Amino acid sequence: MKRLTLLLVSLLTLKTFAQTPLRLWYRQPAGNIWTAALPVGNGRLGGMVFGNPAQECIQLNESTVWTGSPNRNDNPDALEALPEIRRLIFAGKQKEAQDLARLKIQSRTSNGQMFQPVGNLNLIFPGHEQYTDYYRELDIEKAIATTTYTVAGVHYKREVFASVPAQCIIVRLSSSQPGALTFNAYLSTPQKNATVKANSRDLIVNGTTGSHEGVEGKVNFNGIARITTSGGTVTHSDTAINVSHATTALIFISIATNYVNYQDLSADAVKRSESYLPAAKTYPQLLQEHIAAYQHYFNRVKIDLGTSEAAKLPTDERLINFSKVNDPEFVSLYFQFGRYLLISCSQPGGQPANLQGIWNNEIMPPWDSKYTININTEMNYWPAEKDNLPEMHEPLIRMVKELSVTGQGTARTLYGARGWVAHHNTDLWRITGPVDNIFYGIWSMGGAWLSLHLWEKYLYNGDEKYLADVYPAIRGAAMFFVDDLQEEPTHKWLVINPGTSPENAPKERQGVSFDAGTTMDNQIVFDMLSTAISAAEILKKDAAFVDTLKMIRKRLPPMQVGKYGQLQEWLQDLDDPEDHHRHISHLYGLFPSSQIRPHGVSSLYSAARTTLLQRGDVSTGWSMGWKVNWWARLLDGEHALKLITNQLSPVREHGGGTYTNLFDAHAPFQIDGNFGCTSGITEMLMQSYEGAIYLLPALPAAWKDGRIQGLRARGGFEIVDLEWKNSRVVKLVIKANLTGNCRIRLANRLKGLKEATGDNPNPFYQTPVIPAPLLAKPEKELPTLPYTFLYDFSAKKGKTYTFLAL
Ligand code: FUC
Repeated sequence: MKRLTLLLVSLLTLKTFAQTPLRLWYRQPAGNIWTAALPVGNGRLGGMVFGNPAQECIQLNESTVWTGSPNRNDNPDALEALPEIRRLIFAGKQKEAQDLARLKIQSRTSNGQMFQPVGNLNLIFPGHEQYTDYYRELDIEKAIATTTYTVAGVHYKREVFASVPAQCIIVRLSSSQPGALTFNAYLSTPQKNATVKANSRDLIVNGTTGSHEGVEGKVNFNGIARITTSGGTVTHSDTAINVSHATTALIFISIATNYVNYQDLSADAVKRSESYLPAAKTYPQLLQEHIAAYQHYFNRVKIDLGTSEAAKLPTDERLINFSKVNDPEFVSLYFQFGRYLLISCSQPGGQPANLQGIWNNEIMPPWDSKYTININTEMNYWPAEKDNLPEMHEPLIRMVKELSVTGQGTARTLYGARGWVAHHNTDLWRITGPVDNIFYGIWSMGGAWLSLHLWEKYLYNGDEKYLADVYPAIRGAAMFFVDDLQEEPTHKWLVINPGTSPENAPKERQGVSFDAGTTMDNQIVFDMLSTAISAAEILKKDAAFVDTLKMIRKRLPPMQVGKYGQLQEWLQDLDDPEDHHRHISHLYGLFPSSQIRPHGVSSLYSAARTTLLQRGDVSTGWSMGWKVNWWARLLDGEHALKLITNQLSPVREHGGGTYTNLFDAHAPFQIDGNFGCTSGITEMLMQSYEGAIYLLPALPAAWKDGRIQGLRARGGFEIVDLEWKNSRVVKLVIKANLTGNCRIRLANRLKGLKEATGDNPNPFYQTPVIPAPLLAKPEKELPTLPYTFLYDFSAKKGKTYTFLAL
């Protein structure tokens, strides 16, 4: 009986979520277009599957194949020059300061190393140039890329997946007619210092990565493609394996390096890669294990924003059509594709997702495919907690802990400060010095912004043991500010000097980014101090340190509203209303921070909106991804959807858009925009901050009926089910994983709940009070906010609560 009920329940659930299967599919192969190939990944290995019948290519990556070796990039002359640089900035001589810093502070060694490809597995099928019935797909419910077609009446099928349990990429080739499978296989590599060879069952690539910017390449890598067949004959040459007249073939691709951690390259790449080759498992077993491991994460969230006829077309056609038709299901697919990508490129124990996740085919990739931590890496992880993939956050959390060690050297050498600091980039070796052009590189907030992810995770899991584990990194990031903040001469505020508003400069000072007390710097310092204060208080530690941080926090500059009604980007009112720069760093305060919020300081909320309107919509991919989140926080679902529409358009000449394989275009490909937009879609449906879980805060009319299951909210809540009709919540199921007051905000009444009064006592919903803003002109009118109901109930750990509309 119990079983029957379970079956019925799952059938009902299936019915409600009956929608076109979650897959990217195409009627043509990728040809030689990398951004049309389909990505598979297990966090450590990445593969791009082209699906070309006659010349198949699977382009291969391994997450620790980077140029260089353990190194530090701190400029030893910095500390001596720092007082003069600071003096020049306070004296308004920003250009002179920047010129001096270029010589004295910017790294003279590594600007960050490059993430590089391993090579390609090439499979050549003679006679397959002409084919019919072509189809290829990436099934993101099972994480399998499949290609099928027919040649001379024989149906061919290729399945490719990257398995976490097997630690291999597994390829299965099959033909509908016994003995019809004939192909030639070889590995190729763009790596200079590498060799390829073949024996009777293995193709092998072995090499060492290159040196870069004076840092010797010492990552050894070894890749093996082991081929087994059913039927047929197998012969080999020095570098290739020939399979003739087989019926099926199985290829295990195993790649490993000597990388142990950022300071240790003592592993044996050959032994490691051999050890991953699965011994006695059958294909169905391997497949089943893979699907189970993947679905353990993926199946936690389901989404239904409605469907339409438009959903029946191939993915590339839907992308072209999206701005012209109603295709809400394309947004659901894109949202779930973001979750697919995060599971595939960021697994516990591995490396965090870099600028391209784990998929890169270039030996010198754009921006080295490293970690740009002035927005891009943080954005990669915005979906992790709320979209129910907290395990995928682990590689980033571990990287922050590692940076909190390497960054101590940089804090000491460059700033004479305690604690730790990281600038706007890092890499596999956890460098923390300023890199690239000094215009970009001087930004010293990278470590602090990343540290806020440590706290963010705690707000979702409430686990004090975890908090104690990450506390030293949090403490160190705040400690750096205790020593580094400088008294600004006019108002005596404590500010970062030198600082920048990432990658932007005032119109009057083009080419000169150097400044003191930029708005984003102030906001991050405020959040970092507040976080360290809260963490120390929860852990009952460091009382004197907490007092110091509280005193410092009182002396931070307030946010300011300038003469155009905008949120000021700099301490002076220098903003240009015509500036359409992709970075709108000062809106960090609106998202991901909660310093600017609908029910907070109204003048700042209005100013953030004005700034966003002035900066415009269309931009690079990640910038538009961020804008979706901002419009969601501004409770404007229509504008958020407009940005999604800009993002879900074929790649534009001047930036932004989406490639055939749904990779985000900066352009070129950068994965941050995928994750930023996934996060933004979530923020449109549910937000958990400023004292409440806000349901459907920015729902566009196009999604008036829908359902989402499995989102996580701060304070340990899981939104097990949220269903809406006609833009009204009709059903809400919440599970509490922690005991505490649960406060819900929504636009319609729910049955059986009591209206909330006063502040939410839940400790995970406290918002520190920010300094009162300074306004260039008195506030004209208050922003109009939608009318909402606010409910409270007392939630007990482990219990699930269901509410229906009144
Ligand atoms: C930042 C951005 C660029 C690019 C790069 C990887 O520097 O300003 O647009 O995304 O990171």
